[in-house]
Amino acid sequence: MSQELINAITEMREDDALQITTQMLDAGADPLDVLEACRLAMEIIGQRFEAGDCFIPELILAGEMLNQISAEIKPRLEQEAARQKLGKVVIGTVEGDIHDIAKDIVAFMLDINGFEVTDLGVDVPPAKFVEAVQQTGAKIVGLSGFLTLAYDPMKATVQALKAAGLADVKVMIGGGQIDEQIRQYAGADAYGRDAMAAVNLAKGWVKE
Ligand code: B12
Repeated sequence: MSQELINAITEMREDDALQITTQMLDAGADPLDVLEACRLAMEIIGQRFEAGDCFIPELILAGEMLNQISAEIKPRLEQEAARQKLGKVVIGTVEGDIHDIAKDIVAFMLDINGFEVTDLGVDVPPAKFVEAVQQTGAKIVGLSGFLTLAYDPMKATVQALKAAGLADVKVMIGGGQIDEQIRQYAGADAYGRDAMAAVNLAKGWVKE
């Protein structure tokens, strides 16, 4: 069934992908397995894009399919999620970058794992992160970015938080090109490879 979902997404059969998702969930499939199938499908689509075998409209359609599947999964996972919120997180894709599929998955996983998430969307300037942290009182910020051009805005956001007297706020970063080296460059507290890493980092920080 997971393979059928992967095929439907990679073959851009939008209605089938949604129908298979519903069938899987109704049959008792673990919602996290459905998300893993989506991740594998996106990996395949990403490889095809890089090889020049598929193009930007397909990527956008894949993003839309993922959003719809997430909307289907969310209420089912929320039933299992902790009722009490663990803490607040402000998240967004940094200035100049509009990739949001991965950021949405991270926000979604934080949400269903008990965090109150303020999602600022894409192309978010440093000042907007500062403002959101001041307004919500969040102690954790997540910065997402997929472009090489995202490194400097990440660094600028970390600096802006410090300049606003918010040095105690923990900053995690992630996204396609991001790694430990970029974390050091940006001055962030942690790098997370995937959405579960984001959840584990946030859980670790609220325990401190
Ligand atoms: C989909 C996609 C797009 C879509 C985005 C749709 C959307 N709504 O997001 C569209 C078509 C819009 C797009 C546009 C562009 N793209 Co693009 N895109 C991709 C692609 C194929 C996949 C990215 C993706 O969503 N992957 C799926 C996610 C789910 O995968 P994931 O990384 O495993 O996700 C996990 C981690 O990233 C992590 N994570 C993510 N964020 C965070 C945050 C925190 C805090 C933590 C802890 C973890 C974390 O958790 C996620 C979930 O587990 C990549 C290639 C690739 N293989 O990465 C290129 C890619 C990123 N794009 C690229 C480029 C160049 C562009 C454009 C400039 C193209 C153009 N010429 O216009 C524009 C950029 C416009 C802009 N200003 O941002 C390049 C970047 C190259 C570079 N070095 O900068 C790439 C690498 C393709 C390539 N090889 O050339 N793109």
